[in-house]
Amino acid sequence: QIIVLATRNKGKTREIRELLKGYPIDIKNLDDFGPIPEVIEDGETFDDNAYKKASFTAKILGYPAMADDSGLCVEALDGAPGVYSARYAGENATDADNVKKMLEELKDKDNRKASFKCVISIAIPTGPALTYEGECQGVITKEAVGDNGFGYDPLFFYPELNKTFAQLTIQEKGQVSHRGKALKEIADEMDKIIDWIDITMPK
Ligand code: ITT
Repeated sequence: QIIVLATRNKGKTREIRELLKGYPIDIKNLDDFGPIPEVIEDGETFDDNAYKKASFTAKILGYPAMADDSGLCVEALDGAPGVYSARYAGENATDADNVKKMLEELKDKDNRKASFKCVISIAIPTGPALTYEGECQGVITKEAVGDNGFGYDPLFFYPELNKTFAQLTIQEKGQVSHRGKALKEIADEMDKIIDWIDITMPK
């Protein structure tokens, strides 16, 4: 079963491919299809944006599509940057820009609690979709630590493992992360998902 991963984020792609390795699905990505129009990610929730990305991509390409919308919600910032995590430091912000801005914003804050959230939507071209989600709790460090992962991983300290996410391997991060939890549900239900695609996909 072909499923198109509706993202250009290399970190997400690596994790999703690694954690769904061995299941009977062929995960294509947008680069396998040449230029396609950008989805407008103007939803107010992770759910909205995950569904927009998955359904839009499925419609345009004619295959089932999977999209991940995720982000970091920081208590002392009233849940920001949330759905704006990718563009926290500006429209073309790099991961390094966002990390720098986060450290700056939290400079004088004692409460450093944060959670990562992830919603994964699997949609078919006519619109129907399945939704999976995951969340994990951590603490924002005072400086970047570790070289693995992507995004805010070097700032996300996970107390149970006494490491930041950027000090974990993909497998270790996948055991506890927001994305790992959503993918675990998908993996557990893979047979049902493949049947659902088979029954609902327009023939
Ligand atoms: P696509 O929409 O193309 O998938 P994106 O990077 O724009 O890529 P999002 O809108 O979902 O994706 O933004 C997610 C951002 O949240 C991402 O760029 C990171 O900055 C952050 N993020 C999400 N999951 C993360 C993780 O596991 N580790 C570190 N940062 C993460």
